[in-house]
Amino acid sequence: MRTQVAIIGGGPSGLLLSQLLHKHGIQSIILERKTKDYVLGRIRAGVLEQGLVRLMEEAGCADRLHAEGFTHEGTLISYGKEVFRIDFAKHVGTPVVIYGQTEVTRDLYAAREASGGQIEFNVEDVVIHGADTDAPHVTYNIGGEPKRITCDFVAGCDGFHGVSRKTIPENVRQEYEKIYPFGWLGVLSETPPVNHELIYSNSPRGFALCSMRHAQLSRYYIQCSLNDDPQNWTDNAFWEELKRRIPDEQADVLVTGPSIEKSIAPLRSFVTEPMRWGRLFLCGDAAHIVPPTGAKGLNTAASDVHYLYHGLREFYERNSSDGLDTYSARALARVWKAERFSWWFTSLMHRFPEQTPFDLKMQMADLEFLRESTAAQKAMAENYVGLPY
Ligand code: RFL
Ligand code: PHB
Repeated sequence: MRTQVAIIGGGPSGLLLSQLLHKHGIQSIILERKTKDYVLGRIRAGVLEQGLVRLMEEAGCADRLHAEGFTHEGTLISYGKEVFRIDFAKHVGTPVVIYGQTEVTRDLYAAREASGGQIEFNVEDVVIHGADTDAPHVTYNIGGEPKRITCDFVAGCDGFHGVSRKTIPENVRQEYEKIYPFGWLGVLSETPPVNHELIYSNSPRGFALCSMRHAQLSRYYIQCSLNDDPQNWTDNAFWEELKRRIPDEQADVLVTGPSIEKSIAPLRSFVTEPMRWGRLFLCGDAAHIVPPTGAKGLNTAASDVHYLYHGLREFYERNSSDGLDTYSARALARVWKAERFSWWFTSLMHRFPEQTPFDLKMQMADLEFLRESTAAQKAMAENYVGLPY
């Protein structure tokens, strides 16, 4: 088979890139290791920046997002007995949209299928060949049958555990990593959200987050030990612990119910540089991971897609490789700022096992400054709604 862009990974990065390229007559084939149902079963992001909303519009996939997504113009932060609001509308005039990654992915799959997009599911043993030449190709197996795609470019959209990043030789790759000493235990439940906006809470018992997907679907998280197992948590134990960590006003009215999903995610900051090697371009979680505290993972994947999609268009439409040559530097410049924000917000909101009394005082002073300072709130809002691209 032959295509212009071979895309490894059928998560949101790969699907969005494929659909945007299709809108401009550029062909691609997506190779996905799992089934569509498996990809749609992963419960992940819920907060979309305007940049991603605009890309979904450009991809022709934003109708449901506009009809069903919730616009949020602020978020609550709580610590001790204090609760305050960061007003995105007042400080930066830009909201975020609450619409699940599952739904974004579902809409992108529907659009790719409606326009005859080629997606190969259940692929195994993907190998990228000749990425540092002008004629790369990709080999893989489906059901034991070997296959080969020749292409102009390879987009590595295969997440943190994919093969694309590891295709870049070790002596070319520089990796930066920070592992946090805790995880997030997340619960999805068919109950009305406890508050109309998200609540990020730093409590003496650890972090908690109240989020949502829609009026009858809530998403809650609590900081937990890395050795913990979701099986150790009955629904009742989860709700009781959540109530202890959020403001009384919300704990008193929290509607609980059976969980329909319960999982633990470790927290990690990770960046690999460069994000391009010859004709291979890394996009999204394949190149970088943020802890979920700032809701930046999917959104940073989207900004990579934006830079890559424009670079590829310049190549095919204007015969210029400028956009591709600057892809890595431009994507990384934004990635590092999202990394900084996610690291800072994670550090601010969690209780660390090794935290000294001095460290705790610093954390509380930082929170108090954020509560009192218009400048600090504006900086927080600017980062939370997403830096421009
Ligand atoms: P994905 O979603 O991991 O998709 C990669 C795809 O590649 C496939 N794959 C392969 N295919 C072929 N061959 C191989 N060898 C392959 N290896 C892997 C995989 O099966 C998969 O389908 O990466 P992508 O597309 O870059 O998207 C990134 C986002 O999924 C991720 O950044 C976000 O989910 C992070 N995230 C959040 N981001 C936000 O912007 N806002 C949020 O509110 C938010 N909340 C979260 C999150 C992530 C979480 N977890 C569990 C990590 C909350 C959580 C709990
Ligand atoms: C979510 O709803 O899953 C979510 C929201 C905000 C975050 C992280 C996750 O910061």
